Amino acid sequence: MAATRTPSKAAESATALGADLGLSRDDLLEMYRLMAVTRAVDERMWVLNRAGKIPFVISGQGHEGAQVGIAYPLRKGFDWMVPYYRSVAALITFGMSPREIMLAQFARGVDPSSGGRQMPGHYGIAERNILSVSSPVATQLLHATGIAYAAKIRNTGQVAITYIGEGSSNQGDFHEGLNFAGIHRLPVVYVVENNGWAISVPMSLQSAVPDIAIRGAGYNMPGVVVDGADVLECYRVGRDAIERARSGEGPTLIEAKVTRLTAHSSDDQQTKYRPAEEMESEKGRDPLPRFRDQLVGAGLLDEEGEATILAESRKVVEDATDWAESQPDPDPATAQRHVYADAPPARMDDQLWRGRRFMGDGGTLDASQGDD
Ligand SMILES: Cc1ncc(C[n+]2csc(CCOP(=O)(O)OP(=O)(O)O)c2C)c(N)n1
Repeated sequence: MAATRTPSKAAESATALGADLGLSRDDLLEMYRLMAVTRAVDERMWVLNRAGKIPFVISGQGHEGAQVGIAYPLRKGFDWMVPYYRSVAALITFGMSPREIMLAQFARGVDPSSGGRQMPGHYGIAERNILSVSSPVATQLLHATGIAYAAKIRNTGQVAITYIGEGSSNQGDFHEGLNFAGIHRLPVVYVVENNGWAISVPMSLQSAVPDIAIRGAGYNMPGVVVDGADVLECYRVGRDAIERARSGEGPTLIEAKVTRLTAHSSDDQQTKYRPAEEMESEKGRDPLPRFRDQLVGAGLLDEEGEATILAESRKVVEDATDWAESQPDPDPATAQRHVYADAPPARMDDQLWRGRRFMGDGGTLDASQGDD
């Protein structure tokens, strides 16, 4: 990509970085670009929220390295992703566009996640094998487990991956899902993004053990702890877990130790419960500068290259914001669509198809095209 520069003195180490993982220079720069775009999208959401343009933000800042690294080896549109509310980096890695993310934030009529029906942050695109985020935390574990069970029965070779916070891993659903997957050796990868807080509750009051990954042993699956700020290690454990699932060896529980660089959400004030020193020191666990330094050290990125990636990311976000904001709201006449039992899934598919056509054409979706 344009942002790459021919390595000079550091050429030797340039060949080394990622080589043991089979990652090319383009792969590494693409991973950094995905992280940079996601961060830019996330930061813009906060600005839009504070400007009164979008009602709610739940942020993934600090989680991007784990999400991009682990999701990168997935087969887009073939495997299944069952995200949670902080999964923007994983979703963008899996092919959801910043425009589509912003449509959900602005709750526009052509939002592929829910047609502007759901609370922002509930991303999903059925036709691309991205299941909707669930509001009740941990239910997604069961959904992913069911999808993996179907993939196994049908022998499709698909892998399901799902994400959850460490606090939510104390819900019964988590244990039910892992137990079932362990018994049936299902092709599923469970990713716990442990940022140390469940809103205002610290890890020490959420779990009797320091590592959620330990729980894998109770369900006969590997439990792997990885530093979520180390993108390449995240790639390694993600790739191994996905390969293991695809080859029929069964599920893996990955715990990525990450940091939450923001408040829980735009409705939360973390200064009320989080020590200032902790918030300051956690900035050192930001995966973006860490990966950038690795790339620079390997001679794959220089100042100009980084500036290009950041400028491109800003452009993508400008485009996504302006475009999504300019789209029409859902037609109020369709407010009850999908609320009552008059709209079976086939109708949803039809609506999504029209939404996709619209996005390709750049025209406007006429809600009256609907037959309800
Ligand atoms: C079943 C259920 N209980 C409570 C909530 C409210 N809630 C939303 S996010 C959250 C905290 C989850 O913390 P954690 O799983 O650690 O994930 P994090 O937000 O830190 O990424 C809670 C309690 C909910 N959405 N669903």
